[in-house]
Amino acid sequence: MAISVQEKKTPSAITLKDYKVNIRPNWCPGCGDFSVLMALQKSLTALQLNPKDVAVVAGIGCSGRISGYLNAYGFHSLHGRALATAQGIKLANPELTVIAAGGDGDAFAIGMSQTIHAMRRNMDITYIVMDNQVYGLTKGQTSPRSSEGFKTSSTPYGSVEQPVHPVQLALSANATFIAQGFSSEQDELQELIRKAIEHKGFSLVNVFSPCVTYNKVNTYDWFRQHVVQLPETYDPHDKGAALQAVHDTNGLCLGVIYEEDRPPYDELIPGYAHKPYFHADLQLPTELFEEAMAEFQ
Ligand SMILES: Cc1ncc(C[n+]2csc(CCOP(=O)(O)OP(=O)(O)O)c2C)c(N)n1
Ligand code: SF4
Repeated sequence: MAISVQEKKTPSAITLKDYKVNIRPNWCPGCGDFSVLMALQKSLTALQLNPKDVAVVAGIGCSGRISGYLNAYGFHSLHGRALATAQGIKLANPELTVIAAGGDGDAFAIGMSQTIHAMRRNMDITYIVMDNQVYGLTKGQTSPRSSEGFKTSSTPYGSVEQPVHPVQLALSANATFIAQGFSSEQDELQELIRKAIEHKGFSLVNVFSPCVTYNKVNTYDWFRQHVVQLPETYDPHDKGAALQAVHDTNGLCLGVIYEEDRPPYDELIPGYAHKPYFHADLQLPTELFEEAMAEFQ
């Protein structure tokens, strides 16, 4: 955990400045992740959350650096293990707002099984995937989100595999909040992240966040030509409509695609303390201790 988080001690309103740090991201100029960072900072500000009550847990990748670029508790975990870490943190301290973040490789390659289980488990955390359809940090290999025919050093003749569709996957894994945004549309993205944080349960925000250095196919212009904003009349509570929207737009629809009210994990597990462990009484009553010790005699 970063120990340098600046706690807002006065009761005055939280401003964007409270989420700023004195570190310049080393992302390439134009990288979509800049906008995701700003949208996240604005969402946390809009929700008036104190930085000391927020933890941002990232995987490994260019996107994973996000946890060090804002003033909140930050944990730069392992490749594909942001969700495991985030869930542990949330269980240990349910009073924290926990945000997990990472790239599409993190989420849908090495971390795929974690992603599916976190979705169906419905723990109350928000997962922001910076989906650039390539491995950025390791210099541009094909990811499970790369399109068929995508040429990189790892697929010099073009990828022959079908890409993963994050929203379709989340719908079938029973995630209770699924949204999709585009880093070029930052106001909308901020709204999506705010709603995702407000949602009680697991929320996925998949963000088309172009890699300007290694993905020359899925560029800002390409997305502008292909994304489809869901109409205002769209009802996100209808799973059938959500599947249809994903099908009709080839997975490129933007907005809150699905939302469901289902009790989160912590409300369902018996015996859960429902408070931070450091506030819980962890002392074992003497008779239970003696009973346990008797087993070893
Ligand atoms: C266990 C493990 N395997 C492989 C790597 C090497 N590695 C680091 S980042 C990465 C992929 C990054 O792609 P993505 O998750 O999409 O994030 P991006 O850099 O595009 O934001 C890989 C394969 C690693 N750090 N750890
Ligand atoms: S390599 Fe791509 S993903 Fe990484 S910082 Fe540069 S533009 Fe962003």
